[in-house]
Amino acid sequence: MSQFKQLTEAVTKGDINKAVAETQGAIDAGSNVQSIIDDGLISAMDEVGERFSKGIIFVPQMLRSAKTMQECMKLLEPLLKEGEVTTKGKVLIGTVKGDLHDIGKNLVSMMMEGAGFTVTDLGVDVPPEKFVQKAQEIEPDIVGMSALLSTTMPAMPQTIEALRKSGIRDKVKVMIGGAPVTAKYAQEIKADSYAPDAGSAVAEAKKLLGTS
Ligand code: B1M
Repeated sequence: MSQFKQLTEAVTKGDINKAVAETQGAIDAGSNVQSIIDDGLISAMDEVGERFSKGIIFVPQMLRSAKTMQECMKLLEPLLKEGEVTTKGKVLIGTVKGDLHDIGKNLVSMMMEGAGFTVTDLGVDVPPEKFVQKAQEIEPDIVGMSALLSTTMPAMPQTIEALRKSGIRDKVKVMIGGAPVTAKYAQEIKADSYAPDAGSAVAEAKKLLGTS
């Protein structure tokens, strides 16, 4: 059983005060930050997703749990930084058009920043044109897209096509991720890289830019 059972329960119930206190307690006890995120917080969101699928909870409760996780992440974010000064590369990231899920994307951004990348986050519901416009402006090394809904995954190839049409597809590496996304899908849509979680996203980014 996870050592973060109380934390997981508090996030699942959307009890912000308890979850924040549990997170602080785990930090003070010297727990590994990645384990707090993986075993305490993400496992809670998986449980929330299952309950939603079964019709036990509904969107308001899902939102409350998401807010609870975000409050806990505020305590953990500073601890994720590796304290590097030089930038490993520029990353432009966003959740694709039609999709409002941002917890995973934010986690990827934080981990990337923590590992020394400069991250520009376009937020959620980002249309292909916006990815293109910002990419033209800041000339990133990597364009990262997140999607949590099977219905919004097609916005990924649409964005890749928009990058191609604007002549910048060959100047950037495209990384994709999100719960329904797979390595096979990344291959199909000719993305350069896929990562199943935030830690692997950092490793993949380093690999893509030859800085690992
Ligand atoms: Co929604 N939702 N949701 N939701 N939600 C899911 C995704 C769902 C699986 C729940 C379920 O039915 N079991 C389901 C999708 C089914 C599908 O299409 N396959 C679903 C649904 C149906 C919906 C709505 C349609 C519900 C409705 O209104 N009827 C609606 C859609 C709204 C929209 O986007 N247009 C909706 C709404 C919401 C809330 C707003 C209430 C809330 C989001 C709040 C927010 O993000 N600010 C919400 C939540 C919280 C969830 C669940 C419970 C949790 C998602 C999450 O934050 N996980 C989710 C169930 C689940 O995933 N277990 C669910 C934790 C997060 C850390 O993981 O995002 O996977 P994840 O990110 C990981 C990896 O995927 C990876 O790294 C991250 C960290 O390790 N990763 C990348 C992510 N992006 C990456 C990018 C990369 C690389 C790796 O490179 C660039």
